[in-house]
Amino acid sequence: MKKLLSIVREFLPSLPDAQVRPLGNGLINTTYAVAVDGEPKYVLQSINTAIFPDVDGLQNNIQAVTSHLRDKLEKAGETDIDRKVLHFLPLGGENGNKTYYTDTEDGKVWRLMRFIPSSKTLSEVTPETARQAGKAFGRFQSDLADNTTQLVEIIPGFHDMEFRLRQLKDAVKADPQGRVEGVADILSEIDRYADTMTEADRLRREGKMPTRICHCDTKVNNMLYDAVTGDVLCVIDLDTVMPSMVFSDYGDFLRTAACSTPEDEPEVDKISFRNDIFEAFTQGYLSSANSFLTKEEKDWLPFAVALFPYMQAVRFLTDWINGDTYYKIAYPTHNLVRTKAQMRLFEKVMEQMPELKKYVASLC
Ligand code: GN1
Ligand code: MG
Repeated sequence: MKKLLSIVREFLPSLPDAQVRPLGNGLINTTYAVAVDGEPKYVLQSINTAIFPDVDGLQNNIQAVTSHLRDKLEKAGETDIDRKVLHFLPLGGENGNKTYYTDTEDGKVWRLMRFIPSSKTLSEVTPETARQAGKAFGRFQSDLADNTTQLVEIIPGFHDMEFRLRQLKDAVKADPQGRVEGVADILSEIDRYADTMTEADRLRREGKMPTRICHCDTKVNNMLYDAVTGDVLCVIDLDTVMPSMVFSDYGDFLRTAACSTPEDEPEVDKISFRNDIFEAFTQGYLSSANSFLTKEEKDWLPFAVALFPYMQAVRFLTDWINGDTYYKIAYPTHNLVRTKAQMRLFEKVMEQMPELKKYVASLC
């Protein structure tokens, strides 16, 4: 890890010795914890530039969001700001203004942020932690509602279902690995719901559904909790913060948090949708978002609970057919296993849709 330490020193030229170790399990970037005297102090990350080629745009988005959130916290008299919003270090010491480093030897791009001490991510949530997460994501959206800095749509069409289905169609047509024949059943199941699942995209195109700044990757391990009290601290992984339909953040959190298993569960019969988590998260989310959402946006929340497993299945399946070029995989059939798990969750959600609608309506 000597090389990694020299990259850290591009940001912190006078850093003494430090230990660099792998951290987390993101599917896109590669992340390390940097410890000084055994204490984690920084997080070093190599940015996947195949997915985020516009690194300037990416870091500018993040800078705009973090400074906006920081201002809000300051104005609210928050005393623990450094644990409540991410802070990226400038290159070459405090006077620099660029927050990433390009290694001229291999072209890799790196960034460094402060480690948030005494924090943890949850692999499993309880109704109480889900309620808190809902409140925090609702607040994240409402805090950013008055941001005036223009953000770039860092991955165009990111949560656009019509676009994701077109990508799947292109993959099926090309079939570079000869994998299409083996997934005919899943493809026809996806096709069966394509019209229903693209309804919100049509509304957006007709101007009937607003776009707002969203996090766009609210899976459960992108929220930090206090290691001692268990309270929500901070929303992390801001790469995909961009304008989107507001239900993105609501639906995508429930995709991981209200699923009884990890998103890549191989035994699909173990997969169920947790109503207790759904109800608690919805209560929390609406407690901070109810006042700024339109009636239309609230009406579409239950739809998003089904949309996100469906969209994720389409994305994993596209990657499986393309030969695993997008997501990191841990074993050869990983993307196929993930696809099947997401489809099963989608079916479970669809079975409960009338109850989900009733519940959301009862809180609005
Ligand atoms: C990716 O950043 P990470 O690994 O948490 C992906 C998300 C998916 C998620 C599925 C930029 O998230 O959209 O929902 O995997 N991020 C990108 O686990 O594609
Ligand atoms: Mg991410």
